[in-house]
Amino acid sequence: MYIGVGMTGGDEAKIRRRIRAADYLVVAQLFLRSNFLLEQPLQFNDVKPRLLGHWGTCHGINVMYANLKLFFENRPELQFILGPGHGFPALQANLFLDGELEKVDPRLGRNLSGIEVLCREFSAPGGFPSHASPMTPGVVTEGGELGYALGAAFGAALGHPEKTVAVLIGDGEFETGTTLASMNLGKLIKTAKEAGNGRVLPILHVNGYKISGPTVFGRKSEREQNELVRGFGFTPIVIEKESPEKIQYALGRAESLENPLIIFKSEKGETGPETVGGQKVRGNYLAHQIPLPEAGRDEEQLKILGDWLRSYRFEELYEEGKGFKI
Ligand SMILES: Cc1ncc(C[n+]2csc(CCOP(=O)(O)OP(=O)(O)O)c2C)c(N)n1
Repeated sequence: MYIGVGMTGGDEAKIRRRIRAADYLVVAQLFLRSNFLLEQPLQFNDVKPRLLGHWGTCHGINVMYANLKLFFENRPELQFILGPGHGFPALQANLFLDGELEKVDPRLGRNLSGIEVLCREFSAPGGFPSHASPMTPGVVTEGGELGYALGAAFGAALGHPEKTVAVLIGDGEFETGTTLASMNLGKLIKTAKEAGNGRVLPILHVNGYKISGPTVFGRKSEREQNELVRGFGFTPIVIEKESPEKIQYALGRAESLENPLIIFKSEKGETGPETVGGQKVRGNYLAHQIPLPEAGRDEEQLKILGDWLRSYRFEELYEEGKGFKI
């Protein structure tokens, strides 16, 4: 039995830096068309004229991506499946930082000119779509349609005892018929080496909101949530706080269970603006897409955007000419 990993202070700092870098690149993709390293004070002209994309889910994706990456370091069996394809800026930021985009498009090197292409072309005509798409290395389906991730994860594990398939599912996605039907696979498929199959690790990202309101799962009591998951044949592991230590522990505990399911509770839009124009944005459905729709015209929103970008202290993580320090 394997529970927990001996995490060093260095590992924790590494995860936190990686998350900060990915978060910064998400916000830059969503908003910026110039001044990508904030070398000058942010101006209206630096903001894209048409803001289109999804912020709310991105920080949670970055947290899980960084933690899975460290936990499975030097273990090639991990396959990661992302359900909410609208969290594409986060997936794209991580593939950029991993050097995966550079392999298919040399313009996307891990330097300032790569950052410029990454941001300018996100959600732009002729550039990258706003959602994961087959243009993205490793992506085989259009990511805008929710529901297939869990079924695909079990399919990927079938007949591949060497694999562990971690699949991140949104709590809104969890309301789709396809995802709920796929939950039955917890009873139908033995995910174990002895059965000739790989392991599946569903991670339910419960940030409590979907497009314009709360999610059903998010409004259930913890007991109801756990009982529902158990009824489908999974053992729930709840992560309430996003500290790397707790997440690494949960990933370790998952390895010791036959059919684990991590319930990852996060605040929607965490690390983003708390309130905008007097309205609660962080931890609310208003964080789902663009939380500062007037950033290119409104002084208050532009200031919030500048403060938000600077909060990641990207200058500590990237230096032109020297590269990333993450
Ligand atoms: C099959 C399908 N139905 C509806 C939508 C529209 N849609 C886009 S994002 C979203 C909410 C997703 O919520 P969740 O899965 O919880 O993701 P998160 O809150 O992390 O963004 C919905 C319903 C969709 N993309 N696919």
